[in-house]
Amino acid sequence: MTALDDISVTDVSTSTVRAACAHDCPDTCAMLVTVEDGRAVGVRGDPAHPFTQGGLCVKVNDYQDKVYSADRLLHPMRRTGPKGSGEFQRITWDEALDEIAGRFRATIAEHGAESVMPVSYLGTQGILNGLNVGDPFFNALGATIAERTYCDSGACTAYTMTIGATAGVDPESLVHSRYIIIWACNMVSTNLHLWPFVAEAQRRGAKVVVIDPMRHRTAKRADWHIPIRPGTDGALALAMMHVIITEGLTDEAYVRDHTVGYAELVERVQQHTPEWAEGETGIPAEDIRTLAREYATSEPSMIRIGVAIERHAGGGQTVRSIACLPALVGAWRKVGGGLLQLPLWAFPVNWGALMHPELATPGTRVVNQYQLGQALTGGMQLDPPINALMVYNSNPLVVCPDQDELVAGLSRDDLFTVVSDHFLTDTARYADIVLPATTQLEQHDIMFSWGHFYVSLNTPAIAPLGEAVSNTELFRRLAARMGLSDPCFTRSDEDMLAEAFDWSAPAMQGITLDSLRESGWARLNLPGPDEFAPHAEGGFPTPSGKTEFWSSVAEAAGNFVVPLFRQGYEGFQPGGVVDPLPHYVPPRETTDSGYPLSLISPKSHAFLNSSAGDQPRQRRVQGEQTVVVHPRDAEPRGITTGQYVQVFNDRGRYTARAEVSSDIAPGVVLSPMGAWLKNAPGRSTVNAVNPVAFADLGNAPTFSDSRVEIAPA
Ligand SMILES: Nc1nc2c(c(=O)[nH]1)N[C@H]1C(S)=C(S)[C@@H](COP(=O)(O)OP(=O)(O)OC[C@H]3O[C@@H](n4cnc5c(=O)[nH]c(N)nc54)[C@H](O)[C@@H]3O)O[C@H]1N2
Ligand SMILES: Nc1nc2c(c(=O)[nH]1)N[C@H]1C(S)=C(S)[C@@H](COP(=O)(O)OP(=O)(O)OC[C@H]3O[C@@H](n4cnc5c(=O)[nH]c(N)nc54)[C@H](O)[C@@H]3O)O[C@H]1N2
Ligand code: SF4
Ligand SMILES: [Mo]
Repeated sequence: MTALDDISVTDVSTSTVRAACAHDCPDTCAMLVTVEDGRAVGVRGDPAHPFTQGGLCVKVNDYQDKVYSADRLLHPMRRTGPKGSGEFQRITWDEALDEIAGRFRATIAEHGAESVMPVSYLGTQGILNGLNVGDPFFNALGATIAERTYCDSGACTAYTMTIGATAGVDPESLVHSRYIIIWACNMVSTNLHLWPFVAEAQRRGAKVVVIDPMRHRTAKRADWHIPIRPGTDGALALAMMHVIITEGLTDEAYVRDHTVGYAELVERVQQHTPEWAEGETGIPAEDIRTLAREYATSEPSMIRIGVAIERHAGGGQTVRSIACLPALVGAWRKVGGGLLQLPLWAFPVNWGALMHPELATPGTRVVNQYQLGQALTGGMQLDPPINALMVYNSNPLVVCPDQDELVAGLSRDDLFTVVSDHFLTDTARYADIVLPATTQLEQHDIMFSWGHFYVSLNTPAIAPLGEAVSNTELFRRLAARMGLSDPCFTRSDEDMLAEAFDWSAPAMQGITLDSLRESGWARLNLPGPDEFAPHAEGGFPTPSGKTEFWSSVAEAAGNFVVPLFRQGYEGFQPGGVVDPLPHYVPPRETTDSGYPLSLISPKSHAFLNSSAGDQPRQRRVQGEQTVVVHPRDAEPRGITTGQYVQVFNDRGRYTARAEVSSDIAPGVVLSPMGAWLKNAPGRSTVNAVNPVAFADLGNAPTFSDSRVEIAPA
């Protein structure tokens, strides 16, 4: 008999705690955590949750192993070796806070508060510990405002310009769709829990179409995969409108009653024939006609756009065009018809209470995190330069483009860098002070979702490990040490939970913190998925109340970043002039750059951005940094599967293992993002070659607008 068998089950106190996955993922799964004697021994999806349906993905179904990993950061540390070496020594929280406050004060006194810059994103998506947790602190300091437009910012600008900040379609109502276009979204990897609803629609007879340069896991389950050249989706959408209009397939009554700018749109799309679009997209004109006809005549038809749809020079205008399609054919009339982008618009999150924009000094400098490398090296000629950096909820060395520049910036001896994380990430290796953060099992939080209509409460299952603290506690400590006196800096987590939502909003009726403590999660107070058709009678939250083919917002405001993505809420940001009608912006990088291959870098199947990128099980599933190459491109270069190749352009290079496959479109190569530099052969990954240029709207990134060459290593 082993020692374990000696333990009688009755000696062990077992309980189940209701939690919610914290990852930046549309699924926001309801988790049940099994706790034995104060230790989490397993996690599973809540079988009662209509979206989670009892399953967690490969990234999270062993979450307890991540929590108890021997690599967890459990104490504050100070760097002892050169930047990047990963050599650190344990210090106390008092020492860490003293040093941070001392260095922040010194640089503020000498160079002004804008010499301090925060960098953060969605390491956790919780309303308390996520996107805005540090904003009040940095706003009160007067630090440089970090603009955070990594993800869906361009699509959000375009979407709100066209149909307003609407919840759109209930993802669960996709079972009612008759035609589903999955456009730039690898759902089976990135939005796994939506797939069963699509599969159910398919079982009921719906046709599922995937538009993607890659025949990926999702495309293989579709009825029709349409390979497209990266960054040319706008041409396809415009040509679809051309076919729908010239062949009389519009819903005339819907267009008349619920849209503005139809006459102008008709004129605009005249030139955008399927033959023209074939030249741009590589899709045969006849296929474009078939797609347009089928889309227009199947009722209801549905478009699911992925975040990747925006990652090129014309990403914003692409989403403008796509957002026009459902109104043109009257898809909104029926449950299961319309456009699915981010249902997060349905959640009355109390952003103002979280960000405390009023603490920011008007006119404070804004720097986009996407350009962090240049901001740190002097390429942006900032005055004052950034001398103190605080990174939390993010791993910029992996997720930002211009990786070599960022390595150079983070290596600056005169830069004081603080990183709070669960692990010693690639970025944390460059920190002067590293701080340990709690995981979702150790902290309170409350979650919205960008993939379904359920609010969830995350109750801590276990006590914090070591000296790890939640982000809310981190900023309480920092604020106290910096002598900040606004009452928001002494709010408890309980206070913040109470402030997280506008509980009196219609969508929150019947939901209270107490009810969530019982149930763990609740559906927003909206019609059920079998009834939800919010725009059957129009009613779009635009200035006209209609779908705006001719966008009055674009006309009045020009280009802007929606407030969600900019720390220090300042309302819509006026920018460059924008044509109010959708139009085509071709990819910025062409073969003229001297680099023949178009590179895309979507998500890894087993990592969540770079999170889990260093965990043994997920690394086994994902493998190392790869590049997928079409045989037609591999052969002339003498590249075979398994071989190491160099992927390069003028911006940089990385080494990857080649996978020769006809699943990728010819002329395109694909390297998933998320691998850690420290595990990569050349200590660099795909973002070493990606550009810092923005897309046309919302300062969106252009990860799919990148040209490279490859050669055997
Ligand atoms: N497994 C896993 N799931 C995740 C994440 C993760 O890292 N890993 N990250 C989460 C986050 S933050 C996000 S934003 C979402 C994103 O999830 P998705 O929206 O699915 O985004 P990606 O996986 O980046 O890209 C989706 C697809 O777009 C294709 N693509 C790239 N460029 C173009 C283009 O120009 N046109 C077309 N038509 N297709 C293109 C790619 O080949 C890829 O198959 O996933 C979330 N879920
Ligand atoms: N080439 C390429 N680059 C991309 C993309 C792409 O598709 N291609 N996608 C872009 C997109 S869509 C996104 S959303 C961004 C994602 O960019 P990030 O949000 O920076 O994603 P992660 O790399 O996962 O970094 C999150 C970090 O936060 C840490 N963390 C998690 N929880 C906590 C916590 O509670 N407290 C603290 N202090 N830290 C915590 C995690 O351990 C992890 O190191 O990447 C962008 N970059
Ligand atoms: S990462 Fe996404 S799919 Fe996986 S458990 Fe979390 S919410 Fe669910
Ligand atoms: Mo994202």
